[in-house]
Amino acid sequence: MKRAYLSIGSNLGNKIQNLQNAVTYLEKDNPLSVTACSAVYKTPAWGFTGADFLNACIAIETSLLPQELLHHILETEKRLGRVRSGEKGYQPRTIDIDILFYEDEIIRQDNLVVPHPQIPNRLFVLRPLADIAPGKVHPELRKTIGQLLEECADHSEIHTTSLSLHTEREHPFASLHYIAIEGNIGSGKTTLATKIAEDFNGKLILERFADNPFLPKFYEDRNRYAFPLEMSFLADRYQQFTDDTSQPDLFRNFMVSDYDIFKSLIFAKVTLAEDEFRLYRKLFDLMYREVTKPDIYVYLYQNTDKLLQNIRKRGRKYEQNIPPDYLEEIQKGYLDFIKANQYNNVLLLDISDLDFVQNKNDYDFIIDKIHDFKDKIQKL
Ligand code: PH2
Ligand code: MG
Ligand code: MG
Repeated sequence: MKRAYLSIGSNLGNKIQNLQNAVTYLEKDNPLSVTACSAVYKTPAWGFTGADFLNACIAIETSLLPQELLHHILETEKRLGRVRSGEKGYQPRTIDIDILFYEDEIIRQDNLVVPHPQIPNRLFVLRPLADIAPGKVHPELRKTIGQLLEECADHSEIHTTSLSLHTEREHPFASLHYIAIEGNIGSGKTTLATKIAEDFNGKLILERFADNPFLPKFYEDRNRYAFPLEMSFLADRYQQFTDDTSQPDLFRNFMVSDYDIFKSLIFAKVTLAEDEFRLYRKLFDLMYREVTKPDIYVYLYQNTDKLLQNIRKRGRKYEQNIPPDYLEEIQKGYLDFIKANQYNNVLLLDISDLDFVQNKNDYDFIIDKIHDFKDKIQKL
């Protein structure tokens, strides 16, 4: 693996999106990972008259050789809408990606000169580069980036912005809108959804079910309380969902919930008598049409023994007498729903032998599975 530093800049179109796409596409399906990103700077066009740029520098690790890296960069620029006009001089561009350093190699070829000859003259390179590699020594000038920055004769007015770039490793779900985590009672939905939201800066949507006054009563007398219980779950979930998903949260990249509204129908089918279910279904269909559907629906499958064990462990009083048969009926309801699903967005994970709370490897395994699944469905 070789380490290289790249400068990225955009002064056309959605500039920050262009920079983020550059980071994302450089990594995608390539033997290359972005290991550090500088802050994002607003800089005046240097060397020509044009709109301000956003500039940043990134560190990469790659097994690509310099010419291969250059080829990959040119492809990435093209993919991001870069057109080279052939006119003399600098032109506005959606994206420009330059190789600053490739290890300490000195390369002088017709199409590639490394270190980039303009490094010492450009504040829009030195400032961001000093964020991620202040002590890096320029192999020809024998000075650190910090020194070059101090001595730089370019005094353009450049500004740090509050924008930031994310690497795939930090943010595997960047391109998703919404993930729903589902599973039977006691399968660990809430724990997993909460961890994912924390670790990947997602907006967390938790079912407010503990507040449902019919739930303890239902476990006492199923026939009497099933209908009001299911109706109040549906009304709550619908209201909460529309509230939580109507306002996009600018500071969070995606949403993750510990339920999907469809569970209402799955439970109702198990708990309601046939005629009641028909009435329920009419209302459900009306509401379901309106709600946000997940991009990925993760179903956490656990065997019944594990579920009972978890239910005992978390110790909610009214849950302690749930019979295994009921859990199996619910499980079957979910599996029937999954089989009938026509969106191909369900990831069924058997986690009976995993412990993602205590065991980091198990957690990472699940995250990788979701991540791979995301790549798979986004390619379809
Ligand atoms: N790139 C150039 C020429 N001028 N000016 C700014 N501010 N930022 C750049 O990335 C830039 C430039 C040639 O690639
Ligand atoms: Mg350039
Ligand atoms: Mg270039």
